[in-house]
Amino acid sequence: MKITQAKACQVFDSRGVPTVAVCLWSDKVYAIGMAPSGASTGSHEAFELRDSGDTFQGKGIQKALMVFADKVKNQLLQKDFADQQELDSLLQEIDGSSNFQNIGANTAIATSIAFLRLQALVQGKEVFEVLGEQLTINNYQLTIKTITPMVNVINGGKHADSGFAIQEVMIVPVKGETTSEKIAIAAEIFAALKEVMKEKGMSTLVGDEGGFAPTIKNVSQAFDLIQHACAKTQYKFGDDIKIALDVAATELYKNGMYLIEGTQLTAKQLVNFYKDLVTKYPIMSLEDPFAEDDFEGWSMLKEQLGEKIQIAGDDLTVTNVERMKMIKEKELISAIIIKPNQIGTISQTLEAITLANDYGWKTIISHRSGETEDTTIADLAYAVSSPFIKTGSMSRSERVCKYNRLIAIEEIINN
Ligand code: 2PG
Ligand code: MG
Repeated sequence: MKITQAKACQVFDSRGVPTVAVCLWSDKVYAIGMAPSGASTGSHEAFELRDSGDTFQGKGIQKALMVFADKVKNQLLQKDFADQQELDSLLQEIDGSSNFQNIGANTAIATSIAFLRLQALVQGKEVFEVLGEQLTINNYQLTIKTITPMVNVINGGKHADSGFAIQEVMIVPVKGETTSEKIAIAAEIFAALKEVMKEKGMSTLVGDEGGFAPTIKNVSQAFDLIQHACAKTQYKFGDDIKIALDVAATELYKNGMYLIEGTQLTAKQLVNFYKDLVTKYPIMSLEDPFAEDDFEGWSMLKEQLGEKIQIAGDDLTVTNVERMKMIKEKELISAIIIKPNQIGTISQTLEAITLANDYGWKTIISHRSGETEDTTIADLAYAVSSPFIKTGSMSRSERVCKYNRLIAIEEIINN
């Protein structure tokens, strides 16, 4: 496919922060890719190029736009690309570093997504089909499955200003045959949770990912609210609905200690904290329970809870195959968060997913806390038959649009 025109411009993410949009044309057909952005980013993630300085609290993207115009655009216009891999390799080549230090992973992922979407339009295919074909080229067997959403109903950490330490309290509908059914169940519980919170006189304002952001003392209180919400529906807390947490513990870690619920904990005490929660509540997955480089903490947890629950890396693994190989040797996790902008291109994301599957790690395709209306991750989740997706709560359109796209994909497939 030939790209006949290429432009980058500034758009805004769900926090009103500037982000890169890339628009690519093939004759009269065009497609847009937009970069999402994290708040609790891992230090091993690919580099996000921002302006620093005074405007937008240093988060402007004018430098990224200049880099696109100076270094990327002309190279895109000169080639006839056979597939996604060729485009993505070119982006890596233009950059020349291992983590998009020069052109920025925000520029790279916006370009990569725009190309993916353009291929779909030019070929008259769905985005998930193009992704599926890319995987088949790499000898990957596609099996369509139901995707379980992990729906973030209570926001804390860097995604809210309530002071609640844990970043994400998610409900996981075990019940429900199809993805659409599971999403509907989550929506029902989210609505019931709002009722419960209103009855208790709590604020039902939402945080960055659309979950409620009440002032609560501890995580047990969050679980109790969810339990009450379930009781208002036909779904059983524990049997039909389980819990997942993203602790985002890198954000809570300072001088070898974790600040949780007003108390400083050692790694050993934190393991006990989790063990206690797991005995009392139906927790099925813990994401980033320890800081990104605190391997000792991770290892203790894996040893003591690894048989009972899923342990997922995010800041730990950053969708980076080199980092994944190192973590595999240490046997720290059983699941992995996959975020395309952590690594910079769609092809590298697929590579990380393939490796995760080889390792027997469950994949959780994920949004970022700063999102746009782009729904590519829903197609990605379907294309790779990911067991899980997390894309926020059942409010705020930049979250719900991904769930809605999953529902649409199911309809398309069953048509
Ligand atoms: C996470 C993500 C998404 P952020 O930690 O998993 O929920 O948050 O995008 O802020 O890194
Ligand atoms: Mg996370």
